[in-house]
Amino acid sequence: MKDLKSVSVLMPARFYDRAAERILDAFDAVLIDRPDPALIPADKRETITGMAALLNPDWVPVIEALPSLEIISNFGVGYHPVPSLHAIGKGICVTHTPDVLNEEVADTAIGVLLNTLRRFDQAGQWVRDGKWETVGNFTPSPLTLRGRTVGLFGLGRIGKAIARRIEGFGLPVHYHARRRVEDVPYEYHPTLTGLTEAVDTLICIVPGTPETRHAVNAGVLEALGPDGVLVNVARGSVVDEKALIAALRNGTIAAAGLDVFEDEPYVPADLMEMENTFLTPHIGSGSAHTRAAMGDLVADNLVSWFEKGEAVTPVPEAKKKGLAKRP
Ligand code: A2R
Repeated sequence: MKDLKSVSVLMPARFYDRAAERILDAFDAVLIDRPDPALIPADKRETITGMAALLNPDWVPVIEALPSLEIISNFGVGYHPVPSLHAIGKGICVTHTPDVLNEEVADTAIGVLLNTLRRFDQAGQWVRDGKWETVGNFTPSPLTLRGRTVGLFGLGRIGKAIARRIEGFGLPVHYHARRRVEDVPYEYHPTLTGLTEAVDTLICIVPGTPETRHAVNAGVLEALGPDGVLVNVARGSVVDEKALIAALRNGTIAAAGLDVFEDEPYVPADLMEMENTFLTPHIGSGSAHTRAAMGDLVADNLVSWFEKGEAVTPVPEAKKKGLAKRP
């Protein structure tokens, strides 16, 4: 078995606990504070063969500066198309962390949906502010989950976990994806507008790609209707934020629950000021339990690559290009 301590792996200095612990323990870990190629020690540039990161376009110059890089282990199931496809184009394997977060993100989607409808955060604040005692009962929420029809934009690993939960609430589920999914009892719509015309509640759970960018636009929101509720636990890029703000403001739709935003961690003041929004800071997979499982998978991909010569969970584009195994 290969002594992994001779393998140099680049990692952000502030990385997720479990992944950082395991990589520091197993490999010759090279830490950099930010994605700046100037920070890579000169004597490591040629020898770094692995990298762990939460990829975004800022990492492209770092990838460019590492001529021997073989694998990038990305933290998260979603992977930014720019650095990932750039790396794959150079023959580098890119991996991600699917499945281990399905149930957690599905739980988050339901939590965001219920909070958006029933205003639990505002009700909780009512208690903490002492208003229950001094002012009186909290106003009943104008919206409810009862009687709704839910549409899923995306019915992959996480989408199916959300759909099972919605079924448990006794509500009909519809979905849109590019292809019909076999063996599910949910109604398929070949277009997103067709889906939103048929439902009053839309949950986005597709990857952030050039094709899904601003897919939820003014027309889609219009089709969702005045009782409509939007939940986004996918990627901020999927929703046209300006169109959403206008739709929430003028009553085109009723409310929105957002865990992701176009320019994180910036959240438009308009969304923060509105009473009909529920906002969380990209915590879809954010429990210590699930983040540890994701961290283990980040480390497992690197260990398997250098010990057995194959990645555990390569992204589909890397697999398709024959990059799942070490040459
Ligand atoms: O379109 P299909 O048949 O490949 O179905 C996938 C759907 N999808 C799309 N639907 C409509 N238009 C598109 N351009 C499009 N691209 C993809 O999204 C499938 O139903 C779903 C993705 O499922 P999975 O690949 O299994 O992803 P998973 O693990 O459910 O995660 C979804 C996303 C992540 O990429 C993160 O951005 C976020 O959730 O956490």
